[in-house]
Amino acid sequence: MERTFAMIKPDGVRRGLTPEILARIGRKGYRVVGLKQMVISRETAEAHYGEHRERPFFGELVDFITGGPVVAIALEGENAIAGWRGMMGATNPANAAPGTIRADFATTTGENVTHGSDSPESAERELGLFFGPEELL
Ligand code: IDP
Repeated sequence: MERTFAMIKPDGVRRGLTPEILARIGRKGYRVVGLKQMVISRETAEAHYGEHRERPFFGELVDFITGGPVVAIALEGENAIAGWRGMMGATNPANAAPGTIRADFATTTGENVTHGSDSPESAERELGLFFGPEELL
């Protein structure tokens, strides 16, 4: 059993995709053990995307992710880390497999609707950044 951090990014929330994405998570069979709609502070955004600090798109990425409400989700299930990333599809929607969230709902690499932790270490770090222990049920 694994836990992972999933997020519906501001473009997904703004476009009303939250119910569709939660439905996909439910149909897949992952348990939602934490869920909240929130606006991310710049400090949290910079910590969350710290590995991209030196990349040319970092400022744009922080502006985007703090620019409107997101839905932060803690998911639990067998192989949830790789499984959720599989449901999201490749970072660039042009390379995402048909039927994945990014293929179905996104056109640009910058605004690609969802986030998912890429390893057990990232999942633990990101869940800790977004949820207090009392918020994970
Ligand atoms: P991931 O979200 O599929 O794990 P990462 O490479 O970790 O992809 O990048 C994190 C996020 O940064 C992406 O989801 C996307 O929103 C943004 N990003 C990545 N590469 C670019 C780029 O070349 N231009 C603009 N934004 C980017």
